[in-house]
Amino acid sequence: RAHQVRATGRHGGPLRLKLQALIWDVDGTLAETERDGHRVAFNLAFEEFGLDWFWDEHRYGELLRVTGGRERLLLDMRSRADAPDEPRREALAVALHACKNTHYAHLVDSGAVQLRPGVLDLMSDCAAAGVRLAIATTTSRSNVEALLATALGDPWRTRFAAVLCAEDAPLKKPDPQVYHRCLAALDLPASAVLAVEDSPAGVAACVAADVPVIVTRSHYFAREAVPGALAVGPGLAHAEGWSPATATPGRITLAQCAQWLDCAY
Ligand code: XBP
Ligand code: MG
Repeated sequence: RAHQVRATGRHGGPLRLKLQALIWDVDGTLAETERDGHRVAFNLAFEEFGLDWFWDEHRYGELLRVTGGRERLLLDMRSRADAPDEPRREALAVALHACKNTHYAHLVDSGAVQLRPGVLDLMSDCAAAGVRLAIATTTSRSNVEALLATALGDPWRTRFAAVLCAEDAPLKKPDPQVYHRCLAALDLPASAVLAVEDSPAGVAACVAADVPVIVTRSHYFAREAVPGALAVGPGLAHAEGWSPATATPGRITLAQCAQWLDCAY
């Protein structure tokens, strides 16, 4: 099954790629969803529930040490005197989370969250080269649908060979479950894919699943150590600031990704 695909190399000749699928993380990687989307939507949900709670950027950064919006609410409630006890606490977290996701969809729909620069170009490289696209995220399916329907238009789903969300892999990153299930859906070995992530938890999930990964730094994970990443840089739109350095100037291309992958094997 491990047939090789071809793309055009930087000198115009054929470039042999081991790479057969690019797997995208969503939050922080496709867009700055945490700062501009989820955090704002959580605060709107608190307001709607008549709660005097507010997560500023700093507090939200602290809470991001756990993955999953419901889990984040439960972590915050541990330090709140006005949070209800169990079992009402869990029920409140579930209700707030659903309300937050509705606000998130409206925010995305209103244009509050855009794809990060360079994302669409790299997706287009993949389409042109026959490299499949996939999503592996711990966010809820409704959030992925809201973001991608707005950013890519309908039918966005046909562009992806596999879309794995929180509902498909309940053990959230850094657990590797979502990557294991994504590889199974793609029917590919880990050595034939490359993931794009932004967070330490996402990279840890990749490493545990043997999935090679590059990191595009996001607002909330600008400096954290990401051991095991093949390459780390400030974003896909520019070659400057990437480590290891890119072979060519300009944006991060599929050819560049393939080269980082080649160096790793
Ligand atoms: C990031 C997460 C998610 C989002 C919020 O996922 O941890 O919990 O913060 O989404 P990733 P939900 O970077 O893997 O996309 O509220 O739906 O959990
Ligand atoms: Mg992320």
